[in-house]
Amino acid sequence: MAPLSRGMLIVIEGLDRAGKSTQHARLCQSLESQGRRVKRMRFPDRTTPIGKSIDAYLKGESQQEDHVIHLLFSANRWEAAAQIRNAIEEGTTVVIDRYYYSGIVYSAAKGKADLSLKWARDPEIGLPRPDVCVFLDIAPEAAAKRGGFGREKYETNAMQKRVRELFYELIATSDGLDICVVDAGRDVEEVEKDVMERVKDVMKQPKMTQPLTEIL
Ligand code: 2DT
Ligand code: MG
Repeated sequence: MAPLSRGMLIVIEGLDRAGKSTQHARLCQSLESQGRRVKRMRFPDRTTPIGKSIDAYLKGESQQEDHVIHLLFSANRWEAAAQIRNAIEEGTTVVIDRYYYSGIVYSAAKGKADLSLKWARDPEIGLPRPDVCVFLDIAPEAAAKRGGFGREKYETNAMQKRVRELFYELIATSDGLDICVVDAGRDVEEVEKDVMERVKDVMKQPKMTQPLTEIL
């Protein structure tokens, strides 16, 4: 592959147990084996003070009002935004496990009239805009066969089902928010091959010769 002047911003998204962590690790390794510098990130980043409050909330150790926790998730991205931009500018490709897409859909999936997709998206405006978001799509029933839920806040069948519907709503928006869908209900290797193909397609796009943009 031709060298890029800047790094790429790649996001892996999906429901719980869609295989995000596995595909994230494999994609990072492949990119590195092709000679690219790679920075691995994930959101929420539970290591910062904001991330620690999010972690406590997800584990049920603390309560948060729904708008407040939404804004904390967003703040957790904002505190990393400069780091992402700097890495990309110096030619490092940043691969993130979950980003603002999860941020929007998980909050909106709570079904509060005053917490719509639009309300949820507004605080994300201005964050680094991904070159591509690979949505690992899996039916909640197929995901369920991969093992039981953990004990965290959003790990319920009803929530997963609603999250998937809302991901489809996001994809149907005007520009699809840079999302491409990969069927994650298959063998790990098949999924990995598709993910890499999507990433390679984006590498060829004219936007890769331009500076990274912002979420509008
Ligand atoms: P992990 O299981 O990937 O650690 O995620 N979430 C995530 C939100 O509600 N808002 C966000 O902005 C992000 C990034 C998805 C923990 C849970 O946090 C949810 C699952
Ligand atoms: Mg989880």
